[in-house]
Amino acid sequence: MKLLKITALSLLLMASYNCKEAKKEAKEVSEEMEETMEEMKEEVSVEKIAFSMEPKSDSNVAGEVTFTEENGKVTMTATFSGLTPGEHAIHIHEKADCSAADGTSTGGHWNPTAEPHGKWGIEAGYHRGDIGNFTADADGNATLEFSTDLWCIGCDDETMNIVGKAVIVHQGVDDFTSQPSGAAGARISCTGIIQ
Ligand SMILES: [Cu+2]
Ligand SMILES: [Zn+2]
Repeated sequence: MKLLKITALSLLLMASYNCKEAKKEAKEVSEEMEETMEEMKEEVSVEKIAFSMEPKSDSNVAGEVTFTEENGKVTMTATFSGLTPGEHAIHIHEKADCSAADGTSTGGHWNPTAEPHGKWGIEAGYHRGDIGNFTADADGNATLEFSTDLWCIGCDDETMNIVGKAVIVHQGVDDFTSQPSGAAGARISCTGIIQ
């Protein structure tokens, strides 16, 4: 009978020891999971900045422009109103300064790689700000989406970083050949890209 009691006690002790071990293991597993979740959050971190465009050169052209960086790619989405129907040029210019009434305070096209003005993607070269043309409907509204892995939002590479630059919409059409800016006419809407 005594032997039986001892066995029962030792079984109880063993059980409680195992239970402690199991708890410890469970804690370690949950800590590991937390670390993994943190790493995943960093990997899928999405940078997003949004701006309102202001009319320039006595136009009524307003709009919203959003830049989102995800998986090494920046996507610009924009909506505009108050345009004349038809095609208009849109570029990134070199300075986030829309103070001048005609938008000239933004300087020339953003061109950190010292290439000629041109159509985005062509072999002869193009400015990193040469987004191109978009079309406004009969009511003067337009939407546009543009994606590239040649831009970043606030990274250390100045050939990629769009922060500190400006978005400019033009009255005219970019002909993709005239230097240095495609002969796109007046600057009718502007925003600085400020983080
Ligand atoms: Cu321009
Ligand atoms: Zn250009």
